[in-house]
Amino acid sequence: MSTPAYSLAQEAYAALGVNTEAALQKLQSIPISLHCWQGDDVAGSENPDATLSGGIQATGNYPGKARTNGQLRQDLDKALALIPGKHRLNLHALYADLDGKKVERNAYTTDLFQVWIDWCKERGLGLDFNPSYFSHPLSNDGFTLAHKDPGVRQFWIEHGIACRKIAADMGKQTGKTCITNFWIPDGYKDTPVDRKAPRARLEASLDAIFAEPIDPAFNRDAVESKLFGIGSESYVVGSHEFYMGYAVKNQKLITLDAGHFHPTENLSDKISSMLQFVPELLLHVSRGVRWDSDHVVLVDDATRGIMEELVRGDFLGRTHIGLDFFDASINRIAAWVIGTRNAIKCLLLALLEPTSALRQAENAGDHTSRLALLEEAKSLPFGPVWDEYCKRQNVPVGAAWLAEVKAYECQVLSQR
Ligand code: RNT
Ligand code: ZN
Repeated sequence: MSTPAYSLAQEAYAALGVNTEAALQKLQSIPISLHCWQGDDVAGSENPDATLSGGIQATGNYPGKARTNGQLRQDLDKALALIPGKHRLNLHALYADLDGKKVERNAYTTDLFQVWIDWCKERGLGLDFNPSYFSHPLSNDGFTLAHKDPGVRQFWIEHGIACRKIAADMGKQTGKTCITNFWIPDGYKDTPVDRKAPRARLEASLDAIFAEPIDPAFNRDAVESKLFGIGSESYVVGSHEFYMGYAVKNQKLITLDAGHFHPTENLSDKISSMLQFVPELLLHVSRGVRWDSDHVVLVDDATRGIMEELVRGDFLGRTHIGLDFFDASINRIAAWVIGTRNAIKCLLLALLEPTSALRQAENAGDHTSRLALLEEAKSLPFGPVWDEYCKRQNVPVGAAWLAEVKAYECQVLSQR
């Protein structure tokens, strides 16, 4: 039985030509890829005490973080139980189940990820993958695939090749295509003299990694650019222009991270341009705040704009939505739940937009009506539709999830 509030909302939307049932139907078909690294501050299982490098940083020391993959999976289960819909897991190679073995990253094989694969299969979750080009002695000077030393480059090329093979197995075993994202930290703190050579080396390294064709039903590769990192403020080898060129030339997926551009730029204006020239997109839905690119996702204009663009442009079928934030200053499970629920809320808001009325106004050159309707749409009764979705998906409605996270903190996290 739907709530009376939902029925009223349904009528209000219907008056503007919006079918809330169709929106909810569509919403449940769109998976969000949950990033494993929110659960342990990007520490990973290889050497959880190593300092995070690569110009990314998780600040804060909220108690109870996952210290083993087992704990991380337990925490992920908790978070997933509080998020409506069927989603995916986004795993970094840094989270191999090494069980005390010493295996170099260029020698990683699927068996090191079998527990994760089985965990996803049991839950019907798709699995995405990321080679890890940071927090490693061979990346300490800030360079990996663009390194001057051919031996260091070769090590990281082999890591990339190993990861693509593992990713293909993940896709095969789960029966859902794995999206593998390549992000490297390479760059300089201070102004370089030679901006060209590292980029030429990066292109050659990527070509070597991607040389072997893989069935796109199992794995697809994406490349992620960045504007700057901590310690690479003056020059990032894999800039936006670099990867845009690379992805277009090689028909790879481009990864757009919402925190990786100039602060006045928005992903929403990049999606239709990129999809004109690359087959598919991977999004890292995130939130930049000053120097940081990884704050917990909000229901804000930037995130709403991204989802609106995906719906309006009919781009959902060519876009893989992932999350990328890490906050160590609040309960980490709450961070997952807040950020993911917010991304889904923004999607629902976009699906509930009276797009055809807006499009009609725009096409008629009636920009007055376009602005008026866009603003009026902001006070439509979205809340009851969202609550109805949570109820139907058997997850807590409203802020009720918070009590569950607090109880989990008491019973589980505080014992760690
Ligand atoms: C870093 C990139 C990258 C990472 C993860 C851990 O700036 O956004 O996606 O956050 O791979
Ligand atoms: Zn990212």
